[in-house]
Amino acid sequence: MSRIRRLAVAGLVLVGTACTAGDDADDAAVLTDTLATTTPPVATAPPADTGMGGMQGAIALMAVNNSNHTGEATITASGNQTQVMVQLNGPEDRTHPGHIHSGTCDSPGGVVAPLESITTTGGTGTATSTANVPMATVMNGQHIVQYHTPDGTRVVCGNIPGHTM
Ligand SMILES: [Cu+2]
Repeated sequence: MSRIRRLAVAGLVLVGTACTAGDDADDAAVLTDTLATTTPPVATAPPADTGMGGMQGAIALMAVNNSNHTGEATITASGNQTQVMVQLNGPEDRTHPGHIHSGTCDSPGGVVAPLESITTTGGTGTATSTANVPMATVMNGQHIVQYHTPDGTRVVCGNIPGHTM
């Protein structure tokens, strides 16, 4: 009796939004309202009666610091939580910690929710996480998906597009 309705919402895929190189400290940046000056594309409005329940969106994860890593995250509402499916592509066989952070790829804030680590083997790896944060929160235009090297350096980042309720 699943009531999950997956609406693949066109317009949620961000392409070509390069993350500029910068400092990698997860706690370096501070979330400020002034960061929201570049508004991501607004998705097609969901059915009004279900709120975010039927929303799903794919987000391109772009290399940071010339990491030669890429990826894609697909986020889906799951009650008051958010399911995050990630494929990470990278040349080294190793484990990558991941998080939802506040902020933007240009100016990341602190960790909002941990994601399952991804071990890349033969160039790729996947993980599905349940983040204990509502979809409506992660889609407020001030959240990002990031994966890191084992020592914390960012390898990929994707801005989660904002959604107008
Ligand atoms: Cu992180």
